Amino acid sequence: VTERKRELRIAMIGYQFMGAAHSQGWRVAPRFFRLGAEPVLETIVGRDAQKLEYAREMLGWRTATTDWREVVDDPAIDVIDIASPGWTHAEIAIAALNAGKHVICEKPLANSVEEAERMVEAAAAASERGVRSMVAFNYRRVPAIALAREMIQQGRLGSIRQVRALYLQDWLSDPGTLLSWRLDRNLAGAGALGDIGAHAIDTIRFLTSSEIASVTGTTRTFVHRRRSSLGDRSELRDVTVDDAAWFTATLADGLADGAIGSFEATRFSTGRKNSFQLELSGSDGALMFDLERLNELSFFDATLPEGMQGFSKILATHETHPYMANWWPNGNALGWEHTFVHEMKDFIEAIVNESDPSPSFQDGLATQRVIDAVELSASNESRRISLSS
Ligand code: SOE
Repeated sequence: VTERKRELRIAMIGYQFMGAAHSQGWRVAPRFFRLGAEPVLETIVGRDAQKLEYAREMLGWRTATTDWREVVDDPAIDVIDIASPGWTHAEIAIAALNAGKHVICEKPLANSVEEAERMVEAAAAASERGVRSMVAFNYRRVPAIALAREMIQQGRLGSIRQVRALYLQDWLSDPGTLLSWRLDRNLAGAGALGDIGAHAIDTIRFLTSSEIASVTGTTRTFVHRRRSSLGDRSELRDVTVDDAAWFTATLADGLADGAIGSFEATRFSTGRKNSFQLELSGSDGALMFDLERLNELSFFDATLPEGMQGFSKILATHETHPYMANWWPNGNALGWEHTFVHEMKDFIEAIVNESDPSPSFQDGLATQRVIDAVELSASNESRRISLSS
């Protein structure tokens, strides 16, 4: 007789874009990775009962409720997955951690540094009681990006002098695109900077183990008023966040100590749909990545004889690459959704192994502080702002 596998009962807040992505992660992770616990898609939570019921059925959840407090109070729930907009994160995460639930929370962690600090405090207290928390920066789980980190940590780039991280989208370049919650500062915290700039900041921290020590930034809103998908469509509403944010940075500690960085986050980069480009240049080599070709990692080995040098393309689908041993035979590519599968796998493993997963809420706070500093710089004629830890 085999012993019955431990179950982890999940309740997920949010049922739209991220809700669908997270559901896929929970469903698929245990089918490809041997995990010490089986996630059970117990309850899905959202405010619109009709849309929620449709999502429940489509995404494979057992039950649904319109009140998140119900699942936080439910002793049968082990994990709260927060896949709802930024303005909901702090209140739900803190209540859930205090109630002893493991929490995975979408990025950016919060809408302000103050909220993120309170969340970190709750996470630290919860961790003392064996309760785990993680912020869902899914790009850490792209195999090619995880491979890049391994290569950097092995010293393949030598000392890293320059980092570039560009997150380019174009879905707002049409002024006819409707205003959504992501364009309202009260709901989203920040615009391109908080939404996709946050990925750029987190990924550079992940790759280099370095901190961003100072920034100088410029933000711009190009289209100030839009028709709104929130309420009356004939009414024009103010856009209260940035459409694009650019900043330079200095890095400290870790493997890019003393490096300089340039970052761009924009929703106005005509023709770029979801292009997240990374380039790190070091004394012994360089790495390049673009999310629009996410199975590929380009590597330049400057230690080869000069006549043999050139960027080579590594197809990050080999069984020796991070996460890949559990997927298809070598060479068969993965996609964007697999980052969520890996995220849930790593989170479940941390719970089972009784260890704190990463990125932690502390990592989420570090990114939030950089966002805040860029905004401060941008509103002070791009003055350099130092981040003290
Ligand atoms: C929209 O800009 C968005 O969905 C981001 O919110 C995600 O974090 C990014 O992965 C893709 O683009």
